[in-house]
Amino acid sequence: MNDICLLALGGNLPSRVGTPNKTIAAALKRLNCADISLCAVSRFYLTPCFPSGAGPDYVNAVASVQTSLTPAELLSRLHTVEADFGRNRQQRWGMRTLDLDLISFNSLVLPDVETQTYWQGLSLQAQLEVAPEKLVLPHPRMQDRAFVLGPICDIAPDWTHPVSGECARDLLVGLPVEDQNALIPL
Ligand code: PH2
Ligand code: MG
Ligand code: MG
Repeated sequence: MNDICLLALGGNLPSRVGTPNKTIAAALKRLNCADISLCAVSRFYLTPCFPSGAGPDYVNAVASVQTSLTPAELLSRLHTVEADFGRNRQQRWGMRTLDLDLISFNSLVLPDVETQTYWQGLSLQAQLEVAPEKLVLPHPRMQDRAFVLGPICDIAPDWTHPVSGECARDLLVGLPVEDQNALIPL
């Protein structure tokens, strides 16, 4: 069930190809290439910006892929595609034309369980102030975010978090109902 990589796609500003919807569709085409094959793509959702009030609503989606790249190579490819669609990485959690997040890579836990658990447990204030320097997998915030878990449940509800052992469906229904209901399929 976990022999895939999950990528989260999002955006809340227009890019050179148009609306976030169009940008995400174009990015998915770009990602499907010689060394990355797209397995499944979720529905696209309109989601309220987190933190609330920090900008326009986002469009979010998730894709599962298989790849011959290493996690670091895949991340670097995601950054290349973000840059190609006009992303500038100045402000943490700022508005963006395209955000591509590596959510999970098979059942890998990087750099180790302790580091992963540390980043999962940070307070919201601490999250605003510090970001991990190394790639942490699964993404340490994925279990908190309906705009990531909702789309995952479209394509891989049985995907299981390699540290907590909880599946995506259970993680989603564990979130506040308001968060679950705020996802609007497009
Ligand atoms: N991404 C962020 C910050 N806030 N809010 C929503 N709804 N969707 C996102 O993808 C998102 C966000 C930083 O990556
Ligand atoms: Mg993000
Ligand atoms: Mg990102």
